[in-house]
Amino acid sequence: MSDEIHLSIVGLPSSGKTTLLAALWHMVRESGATTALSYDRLSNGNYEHLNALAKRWRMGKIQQRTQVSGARDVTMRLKNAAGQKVEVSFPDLPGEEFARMWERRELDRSMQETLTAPALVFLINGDTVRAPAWVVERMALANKLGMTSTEQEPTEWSADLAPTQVKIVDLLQILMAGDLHIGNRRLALLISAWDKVEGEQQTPVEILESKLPLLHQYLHSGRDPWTWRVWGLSAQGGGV
Ligand SMILES: Nc1nc2c(ncn2[C@@H]2O[C@H](COP(=O)(O)OP(=O)(O)OP(=O)(O)O)[C@@H](O)[C@H]2O)c(=O)[nH]1
Ligand SMILES: [Mg+2]
Repeated sequence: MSDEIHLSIVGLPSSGKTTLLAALWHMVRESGATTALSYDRLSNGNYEHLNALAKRWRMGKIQQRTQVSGARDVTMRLKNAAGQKVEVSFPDLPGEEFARMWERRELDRSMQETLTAPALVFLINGDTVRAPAWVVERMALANKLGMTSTEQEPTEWSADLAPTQVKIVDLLQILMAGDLHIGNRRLALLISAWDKVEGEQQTPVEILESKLPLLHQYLHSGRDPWTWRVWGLSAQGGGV
Protein backbone atom coordinates (compact mmCIF):
# COMPACT_ATOMS: atom_id res chain seq x y z
CA MET A 1 0.00 0.00 0.00
CA SER A 2 2.68 2.46 1.00
CA ASP A 3 4.45 2.22 -2.35
CA GLU A 4 1.26 3.28 -4.06
CA ILE A 5 0.66 6.91 -4.93
CA HIS A 6 -2.93 8.08 -5.10
CA LEU A 7 -3.73 11.27 -6.90
CA SER A 8 -6.93 12.98 -7.98
CA ILE A 9 -7.44 15.41 -10.81
CA VAL A 10 -9.82 18.28 -10.09
CA GLY A 11 -10.76 21.73 -11.43
CA LEU A 12 -13.50 24.31 -11.93
CA PRO A 13 -15.78 24.25 -15.01
CA SER A 14 -13.92 24.27 -18.33
CA SER A 15 -10.53 23.91 -16.72
CA GLY A 16 -9.49 21.09 -19.05
CA LYS A 17 -10.19 17.96 -17.00
CA THR A 18 -11.85 15.92 -19.72
CA THR A 19 -9.30 17.00 -22.32
CA LEU A 20 -6.47 15.85 -20.05
CA LEU A 21 -8.24 12.55 -19.43
CA ALA A 22 -8.66 12.01 -23.17
CA ALA A 23 -5.01 12.86 -23.89
CA LEU A 24 -3.75 10.67 -21.05
CA TRP A 25 -5.87 7.74 -22.17
CA HIS A 26 -4.60 8.10 -25.71
CA MET A 27 -0.98 8.30 -24.58
CA VAL A 28 -1.02 5.30 -22.29
CA ARG A 29 -3.39 3.10 -24.28
CA GLU A 30 -3.37 3.88 -27.92
CA SER A 31 -0.34 5.75 -29.11
CA GLY A 32 2.37 3.15 -28.66
CA ALA A 33 4.48 6.06 -27.41
CA THR A 34 6.90 5.66 -24.55
CA THR A 35 5.60 7.45 -21.51
CA ALA A 36 7.22 7.82 -18.08
CA LEU A 37 4.25 5.99 -16.62
CA SER A 38 2.85 2.94 -18.28
CA TYR A 39 -0.65 1.56 -18.15
CA ASP A 40 -1.39 -1.15 -15.65
CA ARG A 41 -5.15 -1.44 -15.39
CA LEU A 42 -8.43 0.39 -15.30
CA SER A 43 -9.57 0.11 -11.69
CA ASN A 44 -12.82 1.92 -12.27
CA GLY A 45 -14.40 3.24 -15.43
CA ASN A 46 -15.63 2.26 -18.80
CA TYR A 47 -13.46 1.58 -21.85
CA GLU A 48 -16.13 2.71 -24.27
CA HIS A 49 -16.43 6.11 -22.59
CA LEU A 50 -12.66 6.60 -22.54
CA ASN A 51 -12.16 5.45 -26.09
CA ALA A 52 -14.85 7.86 -27.23
CA LEU A 53 -13.09 10.74 -25.45
CA ALA A 54 -9.74 9.79 -26.98
CA LYS A 55 -11.32 9.54 -30.43
CA ARG A 56 -12.69 13.08 -30.17
CA TRP A 57 -9.31 14.23 -28.92
CA ARG A 58 -7.46 12.69 -31.89
CA MET A 59 -9.81 14.46 -34.26
CA GLY A 60 -8.90 17.74 -32.55
CA LYS A 61 -12.47 18.22 -31.40
CA ILE A 62 -13.40 20.02 -28.23
CA GLN A 63 -14.77 17.74 -25.52
CA GLN A 64 -18.42 18.14 -24.70
CA ARG A 65 -19.21 19.67 -21.36
CA THR A 66 -19.36 16.91 -18.80
CA GLN A 67 -22.99 16.47 -17.76
CA VAL A 68 -24.03 15.71 -14.21
CA SER A 69 -25.89 12.62 -15.39
CA GLY A 70 -22.94 11.51 -17.47
CA ALA A 71 -20.45 11.85 -14.65
CA ARG A 72 -18.31 8.79 -14.53
CA ASP A 73 -15.57 8.17 -12.12
CA VAL A 74 -12.46 6.95 -13.84
CA THR A 75 -9.57 5.48 -11.92
CA MET A 76 -6.60 4.06 -13.71
CA ARG A 77 -3.53 2.50 -12.34
CA LEU A 78 -0.25 3.43 -13.93
CA LYS A 79 3.21 2.33 -12.96
CA ASN A 80 6.67 3.76 -13.31
CA ALA A 81 9.82 1.98 -14.46
CA ALA A 82 10.60 0.91 -10.89
CA GLY A 83 7.20 -0.75 -10.63
CA GLN A 84 5.77 1.83 -8.26
CA LYS A 85 2.04 2.11 -8.73
CA VAL A 86 0.24 5.36 -9.29
CA GLU A 87 -3.52 5.31 -8.87
CA VAL A 88 -4.98 8.24 -10.78
CA SER A 89 -8.59 9.21 -10.05
CA PHE A 90 -10.45 11.33 -12.49
CA PRO A 91 -13.80 12.08 -11.08
CA ASP A 92 -14.89 13.10 -14.56
CA LEU A 93 -17.36 15.40 -12.94
CA PRO A 94 -18.63 18.61 -14.37
CA GLY A 95 -16.69 21.49 -12.87
CA GLU A 96 -19.98 22.72 -11.42
CA GLU A 97 -19.51 20.19 -8.65
CA PHE A 98 -16.40 22.08 -7.59
CA ALA A 99 -18.00 25.46 -8.21
CA ARG A 100 -20.93 24.37 -6.03
CA MET A 101 -18.57 23.76 -3.15
CA TRP A 102 -17.65 27.42 -3.30
CA GLU A 103 -21.02 28.90 -4.19
CA ARG A 104 -23.26 26.91 -1.88
CA ARG A 105 -20.80 25.42 0.59
CA GLU A 106 -22.12 22.02 -0.33
CA LEU A 107 -20.05 18.90 -0.59
CA ASP A 108 -21.29 15.80 -2.29
CA ARG A 109 -20.33 12.87 -0.07
CA SER A 110 -19.39 10.82 -3.11
CA MET A 111 -16.56 13.27 -3.67
CA GLN A 112 -15.05 12.60 -0.27
CA GLU A 113 -12.65 9.92 -1.46
CA THR A 114 -11.50 11.94 -4.43
CA LEU A 115 -10.97 15.00 -2.29
CA THR A 116 -8.96 13.23 0.37
CA ALA A 117 -6.31 11.90 -2.01
CA PRO A 118 -2.86 12.70 -0.62
CA ALA A 119 -1.88 14.30 -3.92
CA LEU A 120 -4.04 16.58 -6.01
CA VAL A 121 -3.70 17.86 -9.52
CA PHE A 122 -5.63 21.12 -9.80
CA LEU A 123 -6.32 22.38 -13.29
CA ILE A 124 -6.70 26.07 -14.12
CA ASN A 125 -7.51 27.11 -17.67
CA GLY A 126 -4.79 29.63 -18.55
CA ASP A 127 -6.73 30.80 -21.58
CA THR A 128 -9.61 32.20 -19.56
CA VAL A 129 -7.82 33.67 -16.55
CA ARG A 130 -7.54 37.45 -16.70
CA ALA A 131 -5.12 39.49 -14.66
CA PRO A 132 -6.88 41.43 -11.93
CA ALA A 133 -7.70 45.00 -12.93
CA TRP A 134 -7.52 48.06 -10.73
CA VAL A 135 -10.85 49.69 -10.06
CA VAL A 136 -9.28 53.12 -10.55
CA GLU A 137 -8.11 52.15 -14.04
CA ARG A 138 -11.57 50.89 -14.92
CA MET A 139 -13.10 54.13 -13.65
CA ALA A 140 -10.65 56.28 -15.60
CA LEU A 141 -11.36 54.32 -18.76
CA ALA A 142 -15.11 54.53 -18.22
CA ASN A 143 -14.83 58.29 -17.72
CA LYS A 144 -12.77 58.71 -20.88
CA LEU A 145 -15.40 56.82 -22.81
CA GLY A 146 -18.04 59.08 -21.36
CA MET A 147 -19.64 56.25 -19.42
CA THR A 148 -20.49 57.63 -16.05
CA SER A 149 -21.21 55.06 -13.42
CA THR A 150 -24.65 56.51 -12.69
CA GLU A 151 -25.85 55.45 -16.13
CA GLN A 152 -25.24 51.81 -15.41
CA GLU A 153 -27.37 49.58 -13.29
CA PRO A 154 -25.12 48.05 -10.67
CA THR A 155 -24.77 44.28 -11.04
CA GLU A 156 -25.93 42.44 -8.01
CA TRP A 157 -23.22 40.34 -6.45
CA SER A 158 -23.50 36.59 -6.60
CA ALA A 159 -21.00 33.91 -5.66
CA ASP A 160 -20.54 32.67 -9.23
CA LEU A 161 -19.21 36.08 -10.28
CA ALA A 162 -16.21 35.79 -7.97
CA PRO A 163 -12.81 35.70 -9.66
CA THR A 164 -11.31 32.29 -10.36
CA GLN A 165 -8.51 32.73 -7.86
CA VAL A 166 -10.93 33.58 -5.06
CA LYS A 167 -12.81 30.35 -5.74
CA ILE A 168 -9.63 28.32 -5.91
CA VAL A 169 -8.15 29.70 -2.69
CA ASP A 170 -11.40 28.99 -0.89
CA LEU A 171 -11.57 25.46 -2.31
CA LEU A 172 -8.02 24.78 -1.20
CA GLN A 173 -8.89 25.99 2.28
CA ILE A 174 -11.98 23.72 2.32
CA LEU A 175 -9.66 20.84 1.42
CA MET A 176 -7.58 21.63 4.47
CA ALA A 177 -10.49 21.80 6.92
CA GLY A 178 -12.92 19.46 8.69
CA ASP A 179 -13.29 15.93 7.34
CA LEU A 180 -11.20 16.69 4.30
CA HIS A 181 -8.17 17.72 6.31
CA ILE A 182 -5.76 14.81 6.19
CA GLY A 183 -2.55 16.69 6.97
CA ASN A 184 0.27 17.53 4.58
CA ARG A 185 -0.61 17.09 0.95
CA ARG A 186 0.96 17.53 -2.41
CA LEU A 187 -0.57 19.88 -4.94
CA ALA A 188 0.30 20.17 -8.61
CA LEU A 189 -1.22 23.25 -10.20
CA LEU A 190 -1.51 22.75 -13.92
CA ILE A 191 -2.13 25.81 -16.03
CA SER A 192 -3.94 24.20 -18.95
CA ALA A 193 -4.22 25.52 -22.51
CA TRP A 194 -0.57 26.46 -22.09
CA ASP A 195 -0.31 26.74 -25.88
CA LYS A 196 -2.46 29.88 -25.56
CA VAL A 197 -0.42 31.33 -22.71
CA GLU A 198 3.17 30.63 -23.68
CA GLY A 199 3.22 33.51 -26.16
CA GLU A 200 3.28 35.82 -23.15
CA GLN A 201 6.83 34.63 -22.46
CA GLN A 202 6.22 33.98 -18.79
CA THR A 203 7.01 30.85 -16.83
CA PRO A 204 4.12 29.04 -15.14
CA VAL A 205 5.09 30.46 -11.76
CA GLU A 206 5.27 33.98 -13.24
CA ILE A 207 1.77 33.53 -14.66
CA LEU A 208 0.64 32.46 -11.20
CA GLU A 209 2.21 35.55 -9.67
CA SER A 210 0.88 38.02 -12.20
CA LYS A 211 -2.57 36.64 -13.01
CA LEU A 212 -3.47 34.80 -9.84
CA PRO A 213 -1.67 36.82 -7.13
CA LEU A 214 -4.05 35.87 -4.34
CA LEU A 215 -3.52 32.17 -5.03
CA HIS A 216 0.23 32.70 -5.23
CA GLN A 217 0.28 34.53 -1.90
CA TYR A 218 -1.93 31.91 -0.25
CA LEU A 219 0.40 29.10 -1.30
CA HIS A 220 3.54 31.06 -0.48
CA SER A 221 2.36 32.05 2.96
CA GLY A 222 2.30 28.40 4.00
CA ARG A 223 -0.96 28.92 5.88
CA ASP A 224 -1.94 25.38 4.94
CA PRO A 225 0.53 22.51 4.56
CA TRP A 226 0.60 22.15 0.79
CA THR A 227 3.77 21.04 -0.92
CA TRP A 228 3.07 22.63 -4.25
CA ARG A 229 4.46 23.22 -7.72
CA VAL A 230 3.06 24.78 -10.85
CA TRP A 231 3.36 23.58 -14.42
CA GLY A 232 2.00 24.62 -17.81
CA LEU A 233 0.06 21.92 -19.64
CA SER A 234 -0.91 21.74 -23.24
CA ALA A 235 -3.21 18.81 -23.82
CA GLN A 236 -4.76 20.14 -27.01
CA GLY A 237 -4.22 22.95 -29.43
CA GLY A 238 -1.42 24.18 -31.61
CA GLY A 239 -4.06 25.38 -34.07
CA VAL A 240 -4.41 28.91 -35.37
N1 LIG B 1 -5.86 25.48 -26.56
C1 LIG B 1 -6.14 24.57 -25.62
N2 LIG B 1 -7.38 24.44 -25.18
C2 LIG B 1 -7.64 23.53 -24.22
C3 LIG B 1 -6.61 22.70 -23.67
N3 LIG B 1 -7.17 21.90 -22.73
C4 LIG B 1 -8.48 22.24 -22.68
N4 LIG B 1 -8.77 23.20 -23.59
C5 LIG B 1 -10.09 23.80 -23.86
O1 LIG B 1 -10.70 24.18 -22.65
C6 LIG B 1 -12.11 23.96 -22.71
C7 LIG B 1 -12.56 23.11 -21.54
O2 LIG B 1 -11.99 21.82 -21.62
P1 LIG B 1 -12.66 20.52 -20.95
O3 LIG B 1 -11.64 19.44 -21.01
O4 LIG B 1 -14.00 20.24 -21.52
O5 LIG B 1 -12.82 21.04 -19.45
P2 LIG B 1 -13.54 20.33 -18.21
O6 LIG B 1 -12.76 20.75 -17.03
O7 LIG B 1 -13.71 18.87 -18.45
O8 LIG B 1 -14.94 21.09 -18.23
P3 LIG B 1 -16.34 20.63 -17.58
O9 LIG B 1 -16.55 19.18 -17.84
O10 LIG B 1 -17.31 21.48 -18.32
O11 LIG B 1 -16.23 21.00 -16.14
C8 LIG B 1 -12.38 23.33 -24.07
O12 LIG B 1 -12.81 24.35 -24.95
C9 LIG B 1 -11.03 22.77 -24.47
O13 LIG B 1 -10.89 22.69 -25.85
C10 LIG B 1 -5.28 22.86 -24.18
O14 LIG B 1 -4.31 22.21 -23.78
N5 LIG B 1 -5.10 23.81 -25.15
MG1 LIG C 1 -15.37 17.70 -18.41
